[in-house]
Amino acid sequence: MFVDKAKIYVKAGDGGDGIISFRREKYVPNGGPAGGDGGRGADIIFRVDEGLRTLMDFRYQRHFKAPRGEKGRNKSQHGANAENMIVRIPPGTVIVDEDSGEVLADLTRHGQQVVVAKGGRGGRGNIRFATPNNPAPELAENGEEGEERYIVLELKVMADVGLVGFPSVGKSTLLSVVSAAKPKIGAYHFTTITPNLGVVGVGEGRSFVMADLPGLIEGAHEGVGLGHEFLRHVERTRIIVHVVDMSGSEGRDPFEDWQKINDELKQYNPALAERPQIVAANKMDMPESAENLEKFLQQVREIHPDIEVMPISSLTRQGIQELLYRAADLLDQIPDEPVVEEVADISERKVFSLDKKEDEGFRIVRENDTFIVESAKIDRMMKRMQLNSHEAILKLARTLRYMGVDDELRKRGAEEGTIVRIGDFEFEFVESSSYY
Ligand SMILES: Nc1nc2c(ncn2[C@@H]2O[C@H](COP(=O)(O)OP(=O)(O)OP(=O)(O)O)[C@@H](O)[C@H]2O)c(=O)[nH]1
Ligand SMILES: [Mg+2]
Repeated sequence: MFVDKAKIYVKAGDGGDGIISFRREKYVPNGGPAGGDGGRGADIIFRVDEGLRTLMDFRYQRHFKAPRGEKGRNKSQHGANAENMIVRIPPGTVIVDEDSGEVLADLTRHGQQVVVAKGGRGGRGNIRFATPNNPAPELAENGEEGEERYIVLELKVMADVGLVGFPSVGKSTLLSVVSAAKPKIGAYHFTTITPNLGVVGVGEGRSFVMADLPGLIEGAHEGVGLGHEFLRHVERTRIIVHVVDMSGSEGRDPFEDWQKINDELKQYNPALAERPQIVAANKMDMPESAENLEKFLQQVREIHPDIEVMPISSLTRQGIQELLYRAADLLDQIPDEPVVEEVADISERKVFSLDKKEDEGFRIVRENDTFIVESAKIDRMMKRMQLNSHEAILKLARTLRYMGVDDELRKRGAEEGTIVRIGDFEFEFVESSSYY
């Protein structure tokens, strides 16, 4: 089966926490700080592997959580960085950020890669907080959180030749006779519901990849009949083989069919109107086909004198070799550049950072006897600082006072002993004179 869309969740590794530790050497009673920094959390990297053809693996694994960095060690040693997590994806995968809809990357070549979630930095150990005034700080930072996001992966078939046309014109039959692929063939419309790929050999070592796509109908460019799903595969093919049923079965008119499909392609993406196209006039084994072809050629030439029309029958194999040679020649003439999407600059993407200057303010709300302080800045600080030492609490208290939180609390009626909640913590309001 061909799976071509997947939604997944990625969470890069958190940074390892920095630690508080002191040197305890023989004969050195008051050793200096020796708590090392935490290691970096693992990035999650998507890398193209040409051995993959589908997004099938993402059916079974939708969550990717990368390991966190190691905690800092004592004796001033850094915790180990976590090893990055590499996730393999097939060529032709477009990576979209689900929230913003931004295209993060469009990877087409083997080995190409992109970081989809950045690991957090390690927290600093207490050795980094030492100053002349505070030579033995009891302060350390938690590791930074790794980035997380929901991602939509979209595989666009990377084929050289795309077979397009109305349902039941014989696209799958054609692929089945020119390659080893075994697409389903049926006398009913929309037999094919996902693309099939086949490798077509044309002798002299030449070959190309052909994609049999689901049939298109009027309104496809607006999404009718899953049109969008199908059309986005066409976008990627280097040339189009437009299959038209010449037998005029079901009262269809080949010329009208041809125009309608071209119209859908153009409206979906104007670039598709410029894509080299060969018309495969199929089912030439049928009694009415010869006459219909005559008429078709006349009508087509009037508006498009240069278009190539190759009469074939997938049933009797008449004209098939000629069609394949023609397609191979055409492919030789056009550059082998994959058609890729515009990609957002992810180096500029916001990464959660403590240095953010925004949201400096705070808000105080009252819930019964409790005062609640809401502030993005303080939340960040509390997340980052390890609040398990007296010194860290003091540092937080100083920050609150400096930001004016104390004054505001006092103004709002807080007194000695009032409960103040910040994030997950509750404190007693203490007049600073008695606290410091
Ligand atoms: N007489 C004749 N019948 C053909 C030829 N090619 C295909 N058919 C028949 O046409 C019907 C549809 O063929 P498919 O290959 O499934 O058509 P399709 O274009 O892939 O159709 P969808 O997948 O529904 O879009 C089948 O019954 C085929 O046997 C041909 O060259 N001559
Ligand atoms: Mg088909």
